[in-house]
Amino acid sequence: MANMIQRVAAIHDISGFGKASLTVVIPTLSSMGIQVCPLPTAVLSAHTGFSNFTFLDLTNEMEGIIEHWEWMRIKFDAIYSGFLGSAKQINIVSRFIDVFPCDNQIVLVDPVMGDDGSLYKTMNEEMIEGMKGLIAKATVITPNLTELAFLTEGRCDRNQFGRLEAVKNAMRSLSVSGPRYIVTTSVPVNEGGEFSVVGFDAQDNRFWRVKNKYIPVHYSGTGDTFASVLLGCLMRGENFPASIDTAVQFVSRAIHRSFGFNHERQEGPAIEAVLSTLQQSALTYSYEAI
Ligand code: PXL
Repeated sequence: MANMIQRVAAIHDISGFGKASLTVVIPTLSSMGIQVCPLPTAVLSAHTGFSNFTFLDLTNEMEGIIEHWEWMRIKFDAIYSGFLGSAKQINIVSRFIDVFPCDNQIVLVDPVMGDDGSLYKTMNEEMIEGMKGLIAKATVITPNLTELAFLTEGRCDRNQFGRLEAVKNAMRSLSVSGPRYIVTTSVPVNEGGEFSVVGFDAQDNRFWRVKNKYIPVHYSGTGDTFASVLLGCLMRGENFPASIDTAVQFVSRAIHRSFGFNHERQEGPAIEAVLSTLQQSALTYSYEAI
């Protein structure tokens, strides 16, 4: 029997302060009418952009939670993973996908590994290899340009990857390993700092692009916000480029809502102020076939 409300298993950490991971994933998907079942990977006092945060690793607890969910025979319409703290956690997510199959299930893996040309301090070679294996089991992946480079070349050449043809080739090569939808964020459009999101649907061999207006600011948690809205749109049956477009528009709306106030950047964008706009699809779209 189908679930009364669509349900997603969300495998992310929870940071008490600052918008990232579960504190973004839960309100965003709930606002879209989707039930979120969190499988927390770690508890932090605040996300890693703040100094002196506390960190409690929950790897061992995860196994028990998964066993209980298996025993309850819970059916998940989607599985969604984000920042993972160790190779062991990557293996746990991989096993989770094997253990909880469901008809028409969407598996979104956000291969959180780095940004702006370099890897996060928590990453190592074993985890990059593990992530390559994990994305092969996904339906949708959402690397940024840096992560795309590490997943395809093992190193980052930002200049080369800034070129659209190189980005498209890298995305095509990744799709061979498994994921149907590849969505690359932070792809430069021009020298002026304008960015875009590029999507590839390997099943119908079409590329899409949604451009982002330039805002001279970087907020934490925007990757998690983007991927959550994208997943929610796909789960409610929107087409692929429209889903990307809605997610880009939502992130942009949240950032504009915050930027005008000039508050503490690390807190992340004020998504709460604009969550109600997720109840409908976007009114206009700007996606282009490329
Ligand atoms: O948004 C990615 C993310 C997830 N989890 C933690 C983080 C961040 C980004 O800073 O610190 C703990």
